[in-house]
Amino acid sequence: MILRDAVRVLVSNWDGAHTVPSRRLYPHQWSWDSAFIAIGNARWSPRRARSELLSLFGAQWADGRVPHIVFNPRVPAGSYFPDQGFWQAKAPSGAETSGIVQPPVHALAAWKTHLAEPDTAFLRRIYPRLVAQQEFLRRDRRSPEGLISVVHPWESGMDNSPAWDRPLRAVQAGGASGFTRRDLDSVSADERPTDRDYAQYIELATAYRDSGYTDPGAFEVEDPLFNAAYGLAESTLAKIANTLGLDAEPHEREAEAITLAMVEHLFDGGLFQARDVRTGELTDTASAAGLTPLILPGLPADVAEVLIATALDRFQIKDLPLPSYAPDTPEFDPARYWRGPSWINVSWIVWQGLKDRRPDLAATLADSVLSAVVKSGFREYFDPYTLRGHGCRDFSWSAALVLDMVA
Ligand code: 9YW
Repeated sequence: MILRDAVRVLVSNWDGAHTVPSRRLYPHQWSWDSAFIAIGNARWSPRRARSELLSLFGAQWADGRVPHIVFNPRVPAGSYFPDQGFWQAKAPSGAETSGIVQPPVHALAAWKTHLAEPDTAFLRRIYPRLVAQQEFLRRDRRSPEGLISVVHPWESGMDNSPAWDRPLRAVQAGGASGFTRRDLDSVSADERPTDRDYAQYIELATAYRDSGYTDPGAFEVEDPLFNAAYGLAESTLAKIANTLGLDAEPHEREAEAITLAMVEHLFDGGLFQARDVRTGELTDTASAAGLTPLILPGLPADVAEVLIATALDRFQIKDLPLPSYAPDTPEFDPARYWRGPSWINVSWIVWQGLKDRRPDLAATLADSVLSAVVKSGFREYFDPYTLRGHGCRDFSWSAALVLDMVA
């Protein structure tokens, strides 16, 4: 029943070559959504999974960046804010896109798609594009510590996480006004970022756009989830390179180097923290992003053990679908977007990281996620305690990742 419903959501959000995250709220193609969606589609239609990824990478820029939104020209401009008129960016393919990126979880999606239905022609097409995606990050976003930075909260995928409260203090939002949010047309304001958050997002995005998408601007942070995704991408590219008879060693070395740099610079107080590149300070927060390095195959066992203890103690993963922010903090809000609710993609990443290390806990976490969906449907996010659904309905990655978890 749940599986049939999950497929129904993915089918109704399919747009011919890719899947929208949500018909009303997010009517275009989003980068990391497409990776998660491909992981779910691989379970029942590997052809759709390949199409999802190839259509996204069809809008890759010449510098290798994979934009976080690819706009659908058939959807009226203005249905989503900020739209193509704001970003003013075009891929070589002619597709209108945004100019920022999202966590690079796509190599994993490509590999899982291949495992579901081996297809070396697909791997051969996508591999150079995945490599270029990583090269962009290394070239444009690498700090002297060897870590990758994001230059906008939207790039982290966890837009209004309390982890960004402090770094955002450096952002003056005086100039950004006169825009109309469209998200509040379909979701209640107390479940979304605030107007002040939006003013800062627009300020930052405008400055980055006006620099020709080159100058990082006022916000530059090393996020543990983004770096974990980057490191996992290198380990996965090593597997893909091996399958294609190419040299896997540079990927293995890079995966090892980023894992070490993360442990050295971001691991503190029982979990991984984000680091503000401007000040050099760790954010000293309690985002579930800090647990996601569990997905790194080369994470030292003692570090993984500490993370698991934190997941049990502060995030209560024996009883709750992973909250996006630790409930024992004053910032925790069980209904507001990335400030506490459970999101299935972050739960899925941690589940994936627990599968080999603690299969018992992985199974418990999967059960909690399933309970949320059984109670409230494929909502965008959930109150971790009551499992009440929030945000949009029929959200694609919720459906896709449940398909993968129960398969
Ligand atoms: C927005 C599409 C995107 C996700 C992000 C999530 C949200 C867009 O939706 O951002 O308008 O707020 O934060 O992670 O990719 O699902």
